[in-house]
Amino acid sequence: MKGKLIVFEGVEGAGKTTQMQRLIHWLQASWFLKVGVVATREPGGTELGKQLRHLLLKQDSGELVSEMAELLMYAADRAQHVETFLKPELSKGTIVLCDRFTDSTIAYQGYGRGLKLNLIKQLNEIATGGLQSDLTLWLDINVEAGLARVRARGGRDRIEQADLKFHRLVQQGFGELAEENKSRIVRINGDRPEHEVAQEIQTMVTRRLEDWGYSNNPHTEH
Ligand code: Z5A
Repeated sequence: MKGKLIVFEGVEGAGKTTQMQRLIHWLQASWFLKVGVVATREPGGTELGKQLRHLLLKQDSGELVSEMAELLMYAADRAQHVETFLKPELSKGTIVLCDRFTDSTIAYQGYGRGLKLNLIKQLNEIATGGLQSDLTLWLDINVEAGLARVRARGGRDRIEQADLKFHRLVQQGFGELAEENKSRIVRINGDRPEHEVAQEIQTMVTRRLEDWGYSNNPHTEH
């Protein structure tokens, strides 16, 4: 596949959406890329995905969604996203920035909910057909700080102890994944002012783009 897949991961409020937008603007303004740069997300990167996202994240459902049903809905969202969006874009050579991908399922459904990691890895493999990120930026932030940001934005008015326990397990999941996948997952300290986080991401992405053969010279191939 010719393009590159750069994924943003982290707990709620880590700053993924904010930093992804900053990175896309910076790439468009500072690099003479001859390929497209697009932003997408999971769940919700396709029309089917938007419907699944609504079903997954709505809070007023009368019926409790089982953990296995939830896992399979994230897998369905991913299978559709990979097949109809990610693969076609990557084969055109596009640089794709994606808000969450396979590591979120391991962290949330595996570490958070306690579903079997082997099963989740198998499902990730089926849903992606083996597609992995070329680089994952894990925005590491203290769980309470992330949830406080979400609360300040008006997303929640109360944080239950059970929520905190769940998010700490998710955070542990991201930490262990980063430890096991040192070349793919890069830890970025997200607990700093936005512009400082953006600067570190730009340095990291510059290094990777150069390693991948992209050049910032308008007369070269990419
Ligand atoms: N999920 C799953 O369980 N399994 C899966 O396989 C997948 C996902 C793929 C997606 O919801 C949910 O799906 C998520 C995991 C689950 N649920 N949870 N929990 P989402 O996409 O809507 O939620 P999110 O990814 O957690 O988004 P978020 O809460 O918006 O977080 P964020 O994108 O990382 O943060 P942000 O929107 O950029 O920033 C949050 C606020 O903080 C905002 O007001 C910013 O202005 C502010 N902010 C950002 N950066 C800073 C800094 N540096 N300093 C201060 N304030 C900042």
